[in-house]
Parts: sequence; structure tokens; C-alpha cells
Amino acid sequence: MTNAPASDPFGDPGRDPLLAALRSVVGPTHLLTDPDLRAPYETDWTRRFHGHARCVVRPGTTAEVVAVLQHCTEHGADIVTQGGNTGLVGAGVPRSSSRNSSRSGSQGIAQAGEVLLSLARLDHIGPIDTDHGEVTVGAGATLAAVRAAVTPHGWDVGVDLASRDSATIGGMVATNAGGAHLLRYGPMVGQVLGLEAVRVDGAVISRVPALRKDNSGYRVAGLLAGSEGTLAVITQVQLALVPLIAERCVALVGLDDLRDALRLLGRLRRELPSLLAAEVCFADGIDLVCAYAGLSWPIQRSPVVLLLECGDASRSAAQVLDELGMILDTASAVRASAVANDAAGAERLWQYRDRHTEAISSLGIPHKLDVTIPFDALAAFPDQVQATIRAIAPDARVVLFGHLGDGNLHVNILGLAPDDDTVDEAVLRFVAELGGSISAEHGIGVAKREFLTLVRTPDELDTMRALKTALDPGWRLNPGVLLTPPDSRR
Ligand code: 2HG
Ligand code: ZN
Repeated sequence: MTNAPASDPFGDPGRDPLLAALRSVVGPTHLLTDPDLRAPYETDWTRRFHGHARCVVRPGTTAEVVAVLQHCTEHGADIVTQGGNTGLVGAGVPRSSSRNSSRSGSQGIAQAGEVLLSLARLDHIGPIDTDHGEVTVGAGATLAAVRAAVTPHGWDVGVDLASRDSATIGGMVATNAGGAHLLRYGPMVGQVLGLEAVRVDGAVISRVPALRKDNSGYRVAGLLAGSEGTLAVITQVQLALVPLIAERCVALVGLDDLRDALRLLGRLRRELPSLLAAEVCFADGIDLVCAYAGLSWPIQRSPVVLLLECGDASRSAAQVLDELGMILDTASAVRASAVANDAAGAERLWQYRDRHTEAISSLGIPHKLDVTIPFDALAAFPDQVQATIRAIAPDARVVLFGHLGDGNLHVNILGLAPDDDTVDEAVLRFVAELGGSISAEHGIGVAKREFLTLVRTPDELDTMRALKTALDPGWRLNPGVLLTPPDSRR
């Protein structure tokens, strides 16, 4: 694969001094300038967000990240940090749409897009503290790799996601990932004991190894969790693990409506301490998954389907299933149910929930709105949001599913032009009026940046901008993500 043509100053380390400097840090193999090699890094998972990167740089150590950031700062380059590229709001891909869209660099060469900093090579997994359930991993280690390393020792990671094979621990902290088990273990920030991060000027902020109790000042891990790569580059994470639940049981429960589902959820929360996940799907979403994956309904077709997962480290799946069964048998709203208490059966039931995202994507490029609705407004929300969308886009296809236990619904809308935000705005306004959040777990990214004012006060936004300016004075880390840069150039 050749790099850029010789007549082109962009992407040519011979003529672009920044690229030459970055190449000297990571070596030629890990500085990608060829468009074909850059391409997988330049478009996000949804295919809705893409841009042009000046290069992709893949450091293999924290020291290399430091040197990369120092060179970028010296040359006035903007940086986009990427983990597994599983984000859904455009926060991990470049924004520059053409080679000449950015300002002039300090060397007088027009900047051709952001430097894409891929952390995939920071994938080391440190020794596991099997007594205390801790491990320190590189930001680029995938969730699946970390789980595979810790589960033989009786430990697990408290956050789990369908994208576990690609999602990286650094990216999960940067987005404060939630996932299916938030109900039991809380979001990603709750799994972080300490972290190491590099500021844009190359300073390393490290609390690794960290202590369980340590109130000696600001907790940087808390600040960086959910900051979407805008404040510093996370390079290592010390995780607090949770006891492995080797045996789980899963149930798919058919109900008439969301009101019944919420009532059942309340009872499960009170009476079933082993509850790990309470996910919700709707009949049209399950139909779609069935058509996409060649499956058939595992229970009688029902308007609302709850997926429940239960387990306890100290009890067998059969014991937990008995308790769950007792509740389901006495809940009059349950129309149908299917249960599994072995790994293969549980996986089979989970796919009706987990394969929604890929099934939706197979139909086109969706607009993804990831919202939290206050519990008392949740039951009416599906009909209301459908009406809101149809009033603007009568032909749009809407698929809802999500994490009922957290009041979090994923509103996927197909049939809209990728750049037209009219429907997004109407939905998010409605969510804000209900007192909900416009981002439950996916983040703001570029997708929802213009709507942040719906849910954050001017004083809150001022405080966020002040923090951003303090840590990244030139607004070079993920510019345009989460907050609008002061000079609106990006
Ligand atoms: C999930 O819950 C993810 O599976 C993705 O958050 C949601 O595709 C989506 O909208
Ligand atoms: Zn989700």
C-alpha cells in the first residue's frame, strides 16, 4: 500500500513536518496516511458520522502518547481519540469534511483534518489481584479480552455491552458506558479505581495504583468519565472487579403494555435481589430481529417483551430461577414466558434483545436517540414519541428498545436524511420537557451537541467550558464534540 501521491503535500511525511515527527515516535508501520488504511478509522459504527483524518497514529505506550500529543500541540493540530470505534454519536471519528477545511498550521501548511489517535495498541492487561478483585489495563484493551482474563479467577467486569468484542475499556470510561447491568453495578465510572491520562500538553496525570478510599483532592477519574475525549487522553485504567456470577438465568416475558412491565419491575426490584438486568423490547423490534437473524418468536407474540437476567455468585442458576419463577407465576400481567438456566439457553434468549442494533442497521443508517425518561412518564412515552416523529416524518420507521431498569430507551429512527436533525430536535425537546435526559449512555458527541442547552443550564455549560479551557486551552482534543468551541471554527 503506498502513501499519498508525491505531488500531494498532505499525508506525505516528507513534506508535512508533523507527520515526520509522529512517524519518528511510532515508526512507519503505525502512522497511517494511505486513504485505504485510514478509512476504517474515519467512519463510525452507524455510518452516519465520518470525516477526513490528516493521519492515523497508533502509539504503543504511554510515553509514545505523550510524545504524539506534544508534537500535535507544537504543530497546532487537532486530535480525535479513538478506542474500538463502537461509539454511536460521532465522538470518535474526524469531523473535517475536506482536506482544506481547517486552519493554517504553524508551519504554513493547511491542515488536512485532525490527527486520529488510535489507542488500540495500548491493550495490555496487568496482573490480576485475585484477593481484592483489581486489575490495571491499557485503554485499548477490549472488554471481552479483560473479561476473558479475569473470569478464570472468579472475577468479572461490572459493565457489559453487546459491543464487548470491540469496545475498549478506555472508550467505555470516556463515555461512562452503562450497558445491561447498570441496575446492579452502576455505570463505568463506578468500576474505576484509578486511571492514568495524558493532557494535551503531554503532562501525565496518574492515580494508578489507586486506593479504595482516597479523598485527597479532586477525583480526576470522575471528571474524565463521560468527558468523551475532550479533557485528556485516558491511557490506563485500574478496574474494581465484581465477583463472577458463573450461573445465570434469563427469562423473556411477554406483557400487554409498558405499565404492566414497570409494575412487574417494581416487584422484581423489591423481591429479587439477584436481578442483574431488566431490558425491554417491543413486538415490532422482535419481529425485525427475527426476520434479520432467521429466528422465530420464543414466546407467544406480545406487545411488550421484558428480558430479565438474574444471578448470584453464591447460588446456582436453578435456585435463582425458582425465585424468579415464583414471581412470574404469581404476576397476573404475564402473558407468556420462556426461561433458560444454562449458558447456551441464556445466550439464545439474549439475542432477541442484543441483536436489535445490527438488525436496525441492516435497514439503513438510523438516527439514534438514547434517552432517559422519568419513570412516571415512561409508560406513555412510546406512543407519544411515535406521534412526535410521525408528525414530521410520517414514513419514518421507529424502533424502540432499551434498559427498562434504568428508564433508558433507545429511539432508533430509520428513513431520515443523515444530516437532517429536525426529528431529532423534536424528540429531544419532548424528552427535555418530560424532565428526561437527551443522553442516557451514548454521550453527546457531535450528534446532540446543539441540543445540550435543552438539559443543561447556562451556568452548568459555563462550568464545563471553564474545565475544558483549563485542561485543554487550545480546545484541540476532540474539538466540536460535546461543547461548541469558542471560535466556532470546528
Ligand atoms: C444497546 O443497548 C446499545 O444495545 C445500543 O446501547 C443501542 O443501537 C442502539 O440504539
Ligand atoms: Zn444501551
